[in-house]
Amino acid sequence: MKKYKIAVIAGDGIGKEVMPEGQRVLDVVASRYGFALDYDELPWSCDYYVKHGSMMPADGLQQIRNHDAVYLGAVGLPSAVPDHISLWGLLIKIRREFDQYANIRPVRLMPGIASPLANRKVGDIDFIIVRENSEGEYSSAGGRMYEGTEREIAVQESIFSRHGTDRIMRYAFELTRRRARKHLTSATKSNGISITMPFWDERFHAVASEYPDVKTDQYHIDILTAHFVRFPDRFDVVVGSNLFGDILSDLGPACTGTIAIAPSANLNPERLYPSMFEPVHGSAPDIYGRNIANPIGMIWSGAMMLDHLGHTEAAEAVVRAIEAVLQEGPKTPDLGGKASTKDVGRAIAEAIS
Ligand code: GGG
Repeated sequence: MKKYKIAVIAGDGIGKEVMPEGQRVLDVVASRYGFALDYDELPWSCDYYVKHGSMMPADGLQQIRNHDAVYLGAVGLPSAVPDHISLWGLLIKIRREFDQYANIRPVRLMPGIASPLANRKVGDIDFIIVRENSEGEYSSAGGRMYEGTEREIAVQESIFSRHGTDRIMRYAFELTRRRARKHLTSATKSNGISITMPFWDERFHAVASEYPDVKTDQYHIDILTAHFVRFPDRFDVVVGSNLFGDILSDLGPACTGTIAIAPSANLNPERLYPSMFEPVHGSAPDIYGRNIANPIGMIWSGAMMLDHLGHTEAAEAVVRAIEAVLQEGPKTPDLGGKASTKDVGRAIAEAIS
């Protein structure tokens, strides 16, 4: 039986509550489809930082290098560790080390969830955000001067390389080409951000010339956010920089009713290194400990992991089970229900066909 080695990092806050539900569902589907998942549970988190002074051990990246994938819950406990320390010490460190440059974030209106937007039904909203995940605005180049004085300065550079920009564009075009509508939208702001964004636009058009079968358009990020809210059904695939992609991938799922169900994949498309799968939501310390967090983003991210490992049918079975439970099963309070995290996890595991 094929066995996969999965590095499991539940992380902080509700990550610790939703992770066991993700594993519960993955175990059921794996045994149904004839493979196994061998979990290496790693306690790396803000709690770990408080005890050891770092988010992971010095050889942490080495420890996970030979795994088939990383399954991650959530990172952040601002009352104990500043957010930029926890994010850069764990999540971004893994993305960078393993060159997970394509962050794939599907946005879909699911059955049983009322979209906050009027007159939208299942099938109307179904698009994918492709977020550049290795550079752009998420750069640590810069510094502070004259700290604590009236003259204090903070400078941070955005870095857009031709290599990094072209490869995310190409990934987005290849993905779009495989979809029915073949429509790729680029998020830009080249009227205001006058160096990096015109460069982003140039590379978008240069790569577009290799894909005449793909319909393209581009919007400045400000009007694009308005279009997400007013016309989410217009989008098929949206490619954005690290920051724009991050913002859009909270807004998109919010338009489908809740960010809590949104999954994501941090992919190293060349498969030279492990890819990482995590819900879009964060650690939500305000609801941690109450067993009310919605585990669907975690579970759906697990489905994306199975798809990446080549188990497409098993991945589809998980998504079908999520849809069945959203339609008729227990719901957590964010979706208007009274069920617990565990109730929803168990119901999805039982619905696996
Ligand atoms: N689910 C992972 C998590 O905790 N994400 C929180 C977050 O702020 N992520 C920022 C990012 O994706 O760049």
